[in-house]
Amino acid sequence: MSYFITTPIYYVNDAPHIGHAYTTIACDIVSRYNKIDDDDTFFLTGTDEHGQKVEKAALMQKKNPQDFVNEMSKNFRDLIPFLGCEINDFIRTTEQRHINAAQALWKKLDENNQIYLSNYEGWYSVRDEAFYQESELQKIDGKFFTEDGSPVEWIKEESYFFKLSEWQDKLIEYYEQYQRPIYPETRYNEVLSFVKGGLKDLSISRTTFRWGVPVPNNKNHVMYVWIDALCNYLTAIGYPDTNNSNFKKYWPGVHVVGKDILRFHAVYWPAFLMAADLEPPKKIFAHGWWTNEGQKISKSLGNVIDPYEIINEYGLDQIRYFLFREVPFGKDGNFSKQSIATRVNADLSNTYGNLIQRICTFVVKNCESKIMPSNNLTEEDKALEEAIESSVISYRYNMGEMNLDSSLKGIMVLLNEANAYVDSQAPWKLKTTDPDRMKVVLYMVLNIIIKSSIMLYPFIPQSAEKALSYFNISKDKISFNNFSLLIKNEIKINNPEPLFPRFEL
Ligand code: ME8
Repeated sequence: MSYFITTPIYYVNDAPHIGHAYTTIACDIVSRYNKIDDDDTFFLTGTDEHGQKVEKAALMQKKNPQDFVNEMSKNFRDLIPFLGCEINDFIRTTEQRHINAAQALWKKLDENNQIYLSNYEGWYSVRDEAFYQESELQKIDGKFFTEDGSPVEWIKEESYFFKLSEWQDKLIEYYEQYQRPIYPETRYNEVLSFVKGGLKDLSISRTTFRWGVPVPNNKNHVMYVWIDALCNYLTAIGYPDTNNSNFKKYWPGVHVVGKDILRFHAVYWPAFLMAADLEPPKKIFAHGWWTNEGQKISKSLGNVIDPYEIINEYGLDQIRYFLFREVPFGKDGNFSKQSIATRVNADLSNTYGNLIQRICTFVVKNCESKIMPSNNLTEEDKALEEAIESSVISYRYNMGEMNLDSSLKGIMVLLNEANAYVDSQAPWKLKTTDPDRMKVVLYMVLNIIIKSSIMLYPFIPQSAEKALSYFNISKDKISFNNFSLLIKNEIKINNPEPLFPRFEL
């Protein structure tokens, strides 16, 4: 199977922060999961470099927009390996391949009679790069603001429009046909009621600034930054050449976005695609919003969380784990240092790391560093084996649904069972009373540790790889295909090093 997963492309008006890192890591987790499931996976991220917001940011710094975006895009590009993410492509909307694709999409929409020239008059938020109805705004001290507090300005200019109003029924059909492609369900319901409420034609070009993709055949207009930006998902797989092997293999894709930009992805984007005779997205996942110690993350509040700082302080896998264990994917979350330390200590240091440490050290010391598989299982062992099987099944279901927190919770439940089993079986006592039974017990626990490490791998790749190396399982063997084979033969064990030192609370 092939699988195409994308992050939003991030605006380069400012430096990346923890919110951007969150979405990129989420996609890396799903991409790694699919890769170890032997799916042919393509993971795309990149930067959104046109539009008024970026142009204004360049002007503020007295820089030429192209030089400015080159510099700023690099910050997003450089962050990716630091987050432990393995991408397949990084797209920039100022690249020629993208300008060609965006103009080709425009021409196709035009050919299909989906675009007309008229005048736009209404509210626009540069911060959101979005048009608003007055009914969506609030008035504070005589000025209008969006619900999230973004200022808006009244604009009046000639504009091309996309006939969005004609796509209401087709969009509803798409949502039904693709069996609710929008996750989570609450967001799906919001989108559905928005579409059912009626759609207005969408302004898709601007004339009052120049920093955008030129509209084909009319030099006075640049494309509205959102039609330009959304098209990146097509550019990266070779659009407009829809016969190339990547396009055939990977389209349609799965888009992961924050809830702030769901409407663009779940309403405008499928409408653009269908209007250009292309298939709409396979799935759209909208995750929630992170706050910092209860407050909205914003530059003006001075509480932006720098991914470099937080990862240097707590460790990469610790942060990757925390972000996806702490908050159900789709819900809002609160970032607090206290919660990171508590979560990492409880799950990664105590439940996972400690179990590996004590079992490996014990096997190295008492069993000549190796354990043979055994069929000589008691009823209790068999029940534990069943628990392992069902834990793997529900993990795989949850990963497919992007229930990332539930996937992690399930692994921790299994590891807790393993810890309780070690305590009740007490292999250190069996050493003298029944050494054969001791080996069966250790084998059972190793089975859980190895399988849990593979399930944890997409989330905490460096630590899981290290843990598996204690059992002489190399990275290329991390797969669900040979999952059971890994514990079919003698398991040789190396002396472990502590994986997750505890944080002082
Ligand atoms: O919207 N919590 O770019 P953007 C969680 N260029 N996620 C957050 C977050 C937070 N506090 N802050 C940001 C754009 N994000 C457009 C996208 S796509 C064709 C064009 C994440 O730089 C989240 O994924 O404003 C959100 O949707 C995205 O960054 C917005 O990034």
